Amino acid sequence: MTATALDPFSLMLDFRSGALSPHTSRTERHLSDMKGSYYADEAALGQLVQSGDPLVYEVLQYDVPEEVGQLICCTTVLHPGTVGDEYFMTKGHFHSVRDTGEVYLGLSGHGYLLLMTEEGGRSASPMGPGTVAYVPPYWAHRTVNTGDEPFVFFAVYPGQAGHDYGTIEESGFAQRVLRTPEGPVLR
Ligand code: M6P
Ligand code: ZN
Repeated sequence: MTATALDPFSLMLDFRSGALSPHTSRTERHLSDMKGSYYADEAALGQLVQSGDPLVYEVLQYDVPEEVGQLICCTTVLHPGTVGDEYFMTKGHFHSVRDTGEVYLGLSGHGYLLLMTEEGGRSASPMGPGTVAYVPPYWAHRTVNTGDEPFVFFAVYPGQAGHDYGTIEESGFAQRVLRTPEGPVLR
């Protein structure tokens, strides 16, 4: 036995708000945390950061040891908004341990799950309440809120996975989701 033996536990998840109780960590990402190659319109980003630095998303998690055998559960509440014509999004990450997957479950609101591989693979799946999306090993993942209300989803991933943000912070993601009069468009 190599994984830490834990006692069984259960959590309460509010599908509407994403509240996870209890949770042991809460991470906030404001627009000022997303400087770099995240949003294309740097001028719009600068203005928004100056005028209030809005909260883009928060992650509520119940922490377990970050080791093989454990599963980490969390909810993400991604708020509605745009930077220029680009919808609010998560940073997006590869797993530091590349051969680990993840499962997302849409709870409320609407958005996209963007996926890409280091070999040039790309994918974009619409997500809403009830969507179960499988993120295979080796695929980086980012979510985008294309609606007018918070986009809330639940995620489960292996304890040892880890987050590699650097690759995407430097080189960006394969696709962007833009607001147009006709609705969201992938570029
Ligand atoms: C999901 C999971 C988390 C992740 C969160 C926000 O809930 O994939 O591991 O932290 O989304 O995404 P990011 O870490 O890319 O900002
Ligand atoms: Zn992940």
